[in-house]
Amino acid sequence: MTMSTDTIAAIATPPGEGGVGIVRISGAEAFKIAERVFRWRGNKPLQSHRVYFGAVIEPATGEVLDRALLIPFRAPRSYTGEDVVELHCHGSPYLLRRVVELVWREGARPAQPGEFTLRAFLNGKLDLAQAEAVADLIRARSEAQLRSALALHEGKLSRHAHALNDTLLGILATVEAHIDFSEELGELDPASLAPDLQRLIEQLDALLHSAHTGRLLREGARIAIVGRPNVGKSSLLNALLGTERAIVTDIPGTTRDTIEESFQIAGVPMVVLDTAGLRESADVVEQIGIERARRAAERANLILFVYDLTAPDLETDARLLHTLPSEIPKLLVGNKLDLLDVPPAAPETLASTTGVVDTVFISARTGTGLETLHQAILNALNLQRLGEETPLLTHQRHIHAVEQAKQHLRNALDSLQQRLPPDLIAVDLRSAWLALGTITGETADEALIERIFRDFCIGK
Ligand SMILES: Nc1nc2c(ncn2[C@@H]2O[C@H](COP(=O)(O)OP(=O)(O)OP(=O)(O)O)[C@@H](O)[C@H]2O)c(=O)[nH]1
Ligand SMILES: [Mg+2]
Repeated sequence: MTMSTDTIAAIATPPGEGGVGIVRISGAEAFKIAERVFRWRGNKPLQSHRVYFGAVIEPATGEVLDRALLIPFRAPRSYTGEDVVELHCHGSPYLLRRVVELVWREGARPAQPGEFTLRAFLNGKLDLAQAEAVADLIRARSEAQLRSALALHEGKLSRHAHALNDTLLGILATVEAHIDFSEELGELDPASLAPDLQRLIEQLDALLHSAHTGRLLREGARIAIVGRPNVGKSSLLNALLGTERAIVTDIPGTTRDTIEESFQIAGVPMVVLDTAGLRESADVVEQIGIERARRAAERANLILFVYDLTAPDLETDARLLHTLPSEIPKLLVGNKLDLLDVPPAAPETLASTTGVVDTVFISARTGTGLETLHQAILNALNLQRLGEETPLLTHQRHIHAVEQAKQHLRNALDSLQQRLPPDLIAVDLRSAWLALGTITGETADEALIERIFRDFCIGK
């Protein structure tokens, strides 16, 4: 991809009023433009990585637009790898508009969305996955999203993908040697290469396993609270949120519409849904609510099936559990523990239902057992050990690249075991290498790069 060499400028801070607003200029003319629109004490040549206090001025008239700070960054020690100047003005949308238009008039052109980061990528300041992490960082809304964005930005996935591709290149080199020197080296021995290929496929599998967790982190896990009327579903919602969000009464059938709220457990974003109690009902409104409850359960990543420890009706509960999608993991939550004099017994009939992963006893009223429930939720969603060993795949693009690479490696392994000619094997290995290399951008084509940066906002 060829890079345009003109100087670009844009407002780098979000629209709206703020304490400060930043106009960023990048390119060969950045310093020259800055020297024309900014006046500072001494007016000596700008030195990199210093902060200058002065005034933004209209060069033609000398009119002062704002008192501001200026920070120059000489190439290559800047965000984009080019000469960069940042003007830190007061955060007025009108003022910033005037300043950036002044900079454009003096020789910069408006930056495209993501163009600063695109230049950083093209100058080797960061790779493609790290550039995507910049967008993730900006959008992070929870501790866990922030941590996974930082890990991606810091190159955790890039290094892993790079190491895997290095191993792959080693295997490819061996196979190609057998193409070029078939006489000297003899036939390719499957026994010597198959284990390496197999191990590589396993490593890609491990990465793909992390994708499930990665998606949950990015999108937030959906947790549906379901159960018979009056068992304490709304009380549990309130306890999880720490507020009196839902109406709680001792009248069965209190909740009719589905309530949806965001919260976090250990920094992991979650959406919890309180639903109408499941039962046969003649009430039209309640029927609709029950229908919605079922739909909420079907779209959830995890179902909390609440039952009342003081009024168990295991037969009805077992029947209800069976009507819920079997593939969605479920936690049994025995509620109203505070009313019990003796420790509760594990409900064997319910716990043996497919999809039930654990049972937790709580009191939504006193908060007993909530901490255990938090841990059980994280465990059921496989979120308890967040990307400790293998990095997390959080982007559909990365998942796709790994899936493709794995498929090509499988083909290569098949060909190897069937003793097909080495040039056929080499084709698959090369395709796998190309696929995996798109993660860091090592092997990405122009269209892909353009697509990625199009999603950025202006000024980034
Ligand atoms: N003692 C005790 N009472 C509870 C507990 N949780 C809920 N309750 C009571 O049980 C009754 C029903 O609670 P809700 O939270 O409204 O139950 P629900 O499952 O949402 O009921 P519906 O919306 O009708 O399906 C209320 O009187 C609550 O105060 C608990 O842990 N201990
Ligand atoms: Mg309720």
